[in-house]
Amino acid sequence: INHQSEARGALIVLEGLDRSGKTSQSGRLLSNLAGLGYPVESWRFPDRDTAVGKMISSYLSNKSQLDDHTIHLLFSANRWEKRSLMEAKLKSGTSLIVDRYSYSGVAFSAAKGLDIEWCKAPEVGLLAPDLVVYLDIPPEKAAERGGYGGERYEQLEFQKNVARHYKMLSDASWKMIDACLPMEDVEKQLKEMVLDCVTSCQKGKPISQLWL
Ligand code: FDM
Repeated sequence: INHQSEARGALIVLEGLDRSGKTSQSGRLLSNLAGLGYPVESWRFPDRDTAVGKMISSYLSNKSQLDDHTIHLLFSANRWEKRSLMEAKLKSGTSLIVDRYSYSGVAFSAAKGLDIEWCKAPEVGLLAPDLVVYLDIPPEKAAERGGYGGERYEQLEFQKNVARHYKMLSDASWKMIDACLPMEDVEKQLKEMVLDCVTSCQKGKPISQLWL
């Protein structure tokens, strides 16, 4: 029997403040894994291409206003609309590198003052990541990198508050990388962590659900 063909993919989530390097590192990780012959795709949330994603995008660029609870539920709905495809990909053996997930959902909304348990509730039943890597950077350092694009949330005081909430959410499945290190070092650490995770998923680690 060729067990390889039955091996499932891994769900890998990258989290971190704006300008922590998530998007660049997702790209590098994608090429690294693909280069080693692993089936892999890179995803991101919000997925701005869906109908819900377009509402989110308009909100983020300040073109529309929404009540804090409403936008929270839209971000969650945006993950739910991708859940079955996500599961199918993992089961078919494709690993997914996901730039932001439910942790962004909770950290950003709770930073506005919404109750953390209320924020978690709509995430229950989404697929749980096999690995969450937090790219750790002090908010001041992230702000110095510049290039806050002027979207809602891209402000230092708010980012500090988000950072506090991320720390409250971190659990045993999280790994931290110092995002102030040179890009190549972050890339190398990330690749090693992810390869371990991909291997344990291939060996039959079951897919689980949020929120434990
Ligand atoms: N964001 C992202 C949320 O507030 N909730 C969520 O569930 C997600 C996935 O949207 F400021 C915020 C985080 C960020 C903004 O993200 C857009 P990108 O990564 O800059 O596109």
